[in-house]
Order: sequence, then C-alpha cells, then structure tokens
Amino acid sequence: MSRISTKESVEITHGRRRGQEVYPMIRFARWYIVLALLVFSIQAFAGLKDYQIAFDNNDFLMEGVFQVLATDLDGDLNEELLVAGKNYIGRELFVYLLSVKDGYKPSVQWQSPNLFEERSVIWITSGKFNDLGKVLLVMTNTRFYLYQMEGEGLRLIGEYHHQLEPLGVAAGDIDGDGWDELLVTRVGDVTSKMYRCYLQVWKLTENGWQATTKTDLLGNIRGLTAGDIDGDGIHEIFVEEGLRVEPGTVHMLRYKDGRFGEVAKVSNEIKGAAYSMKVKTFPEGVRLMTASHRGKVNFFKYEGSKLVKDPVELSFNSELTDSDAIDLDSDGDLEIALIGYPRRLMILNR
Ligand SMILES: [Ca+2]
Ligand SMILES: [Ca+2]
Ligand SMILES: [Ca+2]
Ligand SMILES: [Ca+2]
Repeated sequence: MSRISTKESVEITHGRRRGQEVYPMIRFARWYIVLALLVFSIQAFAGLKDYQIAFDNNDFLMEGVFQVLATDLDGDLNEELLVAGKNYIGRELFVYLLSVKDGYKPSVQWQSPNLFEERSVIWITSGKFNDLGKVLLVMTNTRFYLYQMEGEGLRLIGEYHHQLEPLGVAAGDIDGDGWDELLVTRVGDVTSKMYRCYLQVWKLTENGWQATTKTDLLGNIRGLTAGDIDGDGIHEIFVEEGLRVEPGTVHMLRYKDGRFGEVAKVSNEIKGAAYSMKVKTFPEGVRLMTASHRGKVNFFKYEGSKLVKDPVELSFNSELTDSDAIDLDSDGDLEIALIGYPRRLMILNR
C-alpha cells in the first residue's frame, strides 16, 4: 500500500480538476442542480388549487358520517385521523381512529364501544383540559366521554352527564391560561323564522365542568371552531351563522377580560352554509379552512385585522358536512379530509 503525502494528494486533486475527465462530471452536476431546482420550484409553487382527490368512498364505514377530526392525541407531533357517525338501523354511534397508509386509503385502527343514545348525533373534539394531557372528547345529547390514547387505541378515562343539547362543540385555549376551554353552541331562542344561538364556554375544574361565560345571541349558528390564526398562542373563535342554508357570516371573536369581542367578520363570501371550519397551518401559512353544503372549500388568512379569502375555491359535487387537514404522508404538506353527506369520505393531496 502506498501512502500519499498531503502534498501529493493536493497535486492529485488539482490534477484531476485540470484534467479532461472532469467535464462530464460537471455537466452531470449541472443537470442535477437544474433538475433539483425544477423539482423544488414545482413544490414551492404547488398551490391550494392543486389539491386533487386521492381517495374517495361514497359508502364509508357508517350510514351517516358526521365528523372528521385531525389531532395529535399522543404528542408525537403526528396527528391522528378520527371520524364519528351513526348507524340508524343498528342503533349505533361510533368513533373510529383511522390509520392511513399506502394510497391514502384509511383503515380502522380502533373503534369505540357503541355510544348510542336515543335521538342523538355524536360530536368529537380534542383538547388539553387538565393535567391528564390531550384527550378526545366525545359528546352525545346527554353524555360526554373523555378518551386518552394508549398504544394503538383509545382508553375511556372519564364519563359525564350533561344537559347541554349542543349544536356543535370545539375546544381551544381562548383565555391563554394554558388549558383548553370547551366551547358549545346552543339554541337560545326560537322565532318563527330562525333559531337564535349562542356560544357557551366550559372549564374543567377540580369541581368538575363549570360554565364560565357565554356570548350574546349570534344568529342561526351553523359552524364553530377555535384556532390560533395570528400565532400569539391564544385561540381565536370562529362562528358561522346565516339563514337556513343561505350564504352567511363568519365572525372571528376574541375572549378578553371576561368578554367576547368581534375582531373581524366576512359576509356572503362562502357559497352555502359553512358547516365546517378548521384553523390549520399550511406551508403557505395559517388558514381558516371552510367547507360548505354547496360543496365549496375556501381558505381565509388573517391579515391587517381582516379575514382575507384566497381566490382558490375547491369544488365538489357533495354537500360537505365536515373537514380537516392533516399530513398523512409526512411530507410536510397537509392533505385535506372531507365528509360529504351522508357518508362520503374524500382525501385530497397535492
Ligand atoms: Ca400522534
Ligand atoms: Ca384556557
Ligand atoms: Ca391568537
Ligand atoms: Ca402530506
């Protein structure tokens, strides 16, 4: 074995740089760089308009699928995907934890016991309500259940009775104390023309769940969510209301010093009733995503104290009842899960 001194190795290196054999390598390297830039620019410019259906099932799991939820229940920074719905004939209410692998095809990883209750639908949300950490909250007309992730499934850790008769539920830390509040929309007043609804806030304390505050009557509420759209660590509240299924108004509210204040609102910018709203962090930034009964998906950013609608509108031939966004393939970009009435699940990718 010959040893090469530092001097010799430098000369060899220089010799190769000067040599003719080097040129094909440089050419190859240039093409590689061009190709890499091309791939990068395609990724960089993949916009909201590029979402395509990657999975579509018109008969997904239950006779009625009501909700889809993307949330990280075990704190591994990957969100889990859950759906909740009803089998009318079988008198069953279920929550499913889904696993999504190749081809964005969901399969059942865990199924709840039958939570059936007469004349009730089922709602799901998640939050960190006390030191038990992030839990799944499942609500029916008179009961709610807290589930904690354990291994590949969920374990029941609490069950409560209530008389809330909710229209919708969501959770978020709206006062910045580090714990999530439970937000429930309820009917306050029924006129001949419409329901007039309000939002009630509940906290889980040492003495159980306690109602802390509520809003004034806000109209016929159809959509509700909470999310930190401006990145200050405190969740804003989004309520959508309108007559019947006509285009309505999205109100962005902040809770401060025991009162709700309206920060921004947009009217008549969504086609149809926006039953679904979620605040999610896309590579483009944080967006309020809405899904309407006329099959439209829209995106709003919060900028200059206004909610600004993105020109891109996704359109589907289904009444959309719920939606969420989740990175199913760990590529750093969000897929979108949509529920179409009565039991369609779509997954979009771009
Ligand atoms: Ca997780
Ligand atoms: Ca809080
Ligand atoms: Ca905020
Ligand atoms: Ca992804």
